[in-house]
Amino acid sequence: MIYEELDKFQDDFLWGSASAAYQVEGAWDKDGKGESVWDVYTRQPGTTFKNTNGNIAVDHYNRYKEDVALMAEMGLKAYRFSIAWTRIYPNGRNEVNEEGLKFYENLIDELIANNIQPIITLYHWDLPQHLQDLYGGWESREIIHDFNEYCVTLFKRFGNKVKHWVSLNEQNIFVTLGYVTAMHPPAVKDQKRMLEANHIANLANATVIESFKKYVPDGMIGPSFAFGPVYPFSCDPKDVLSAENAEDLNCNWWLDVYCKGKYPVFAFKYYERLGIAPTIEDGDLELLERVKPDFIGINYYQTSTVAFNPLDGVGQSEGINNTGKKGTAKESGLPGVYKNAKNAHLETTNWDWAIDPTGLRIGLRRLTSKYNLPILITENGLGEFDKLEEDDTVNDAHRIDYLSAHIKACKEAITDGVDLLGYCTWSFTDLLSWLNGYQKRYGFVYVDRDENDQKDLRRIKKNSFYWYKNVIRTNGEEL
Ligand code: BGP
Repeated sequence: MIYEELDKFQDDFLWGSASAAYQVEGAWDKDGKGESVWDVYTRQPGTTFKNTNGNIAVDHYNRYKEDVALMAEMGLKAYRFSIAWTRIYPNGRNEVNEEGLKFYENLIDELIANNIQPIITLYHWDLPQHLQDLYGGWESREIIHDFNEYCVTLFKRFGNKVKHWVSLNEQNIFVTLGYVTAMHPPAVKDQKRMLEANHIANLANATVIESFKKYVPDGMIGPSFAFGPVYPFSCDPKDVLSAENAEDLNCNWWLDVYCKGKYPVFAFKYYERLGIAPTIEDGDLELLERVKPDFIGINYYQTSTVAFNPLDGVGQSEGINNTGKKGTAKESGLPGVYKNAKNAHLETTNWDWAIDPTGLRIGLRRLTSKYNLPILITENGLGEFDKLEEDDTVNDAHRIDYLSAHIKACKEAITDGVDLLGYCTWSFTDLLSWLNGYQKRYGFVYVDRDENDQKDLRRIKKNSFYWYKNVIRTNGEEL
């Protein structure tokens, strides 16, 4: 539909911004914190861009007051951050570390004092290393209990102050990169193990959502899914079928479980024929069907376009673009299922991510048609090179254009009938990108550091800072 006039954002729309503990905090061993799998993984040379790690990151642990003051100056309504499990339970279980709880309590209080609603992510990939060593982390059902204990500790402590919670961040990414492409810890390449770990993560997700309803009955919780809606490369039915395959394996495989408690039929049959379908025990499906999230969180960066791929066609790519050299991402596919294709209608970033605001509207509509739940955009943003000028300005017009077009797409989706609770940009300050170092910047606030030198970690407002401030002030009327 093309509208002459668009609906307005609701008055309590959550204009937010997001981060994750490992990517901003630093202080990796301070105040009793235990080691996470990322602390350990990044010590192995060659795992990340220029061997960057989050030991210091952007030092948010020590500078959170300064960062919150900048959020307040901007007028931010919500800040999504993750809690590091290893600050609360250094070993992942048993002993609670009060100092860790205190850090997050201080952060939450500081946000609330500045009229910013905290949105807590319970798990943003920094699994306690001890649990990885003890029982293989997500590959053991023991994690369901330990994750639930950790979450309940947080629900009890912060449930009266924090009303929006995210359970797992991008389960689809952490299991795929952890167990298929071997780019994240534990760096395994085994599809069967991925599907087993993923099923256990589904059960853990449902378990904590069920606990949440008991401890925080007036709150809302949902997972954050890395959502890349799929397009067929052409109207050739073979391409269209390939797109259906990809949508089923890459999106519905998670979303149907979260929202309907069921695995999609074709994808499950496909894995069964390969002999790698996940082991389903008595009671699993009952749990998944019984528990529903209050909203769907989505992290939206791009769509994917796919084409027909014969049985002897393209396989999984070995090369991602983590350097920012445009055009270096390698072709990738699943033989007999689909292969990724370049969409000639879309520009890409320097990291080869397609820029597609209309894809966001399409995605929001697909989710609403299929699941009819409220949606919270928990991440959207542009990772690019930014230049700090001599007069301490950063002209990031490219980011303003990107965000403006995506917010307009949200407005169109709302006009279509999508129930959108809020929009969090990725990210507030610049931060560490897991595999891409510090040069791929996302923030409204520039942080003066790079891969080679932590410099003074000074905060400098980019032009987009002032632009988003005005978006919030006008409740999305001036983009
Ligand atoms: C999402 C993650 C974030 C963040 C973002 C940008 O997948 O939830 O943690 O990193 O992507 O990705 P990247 O840093 O790879 O550019």
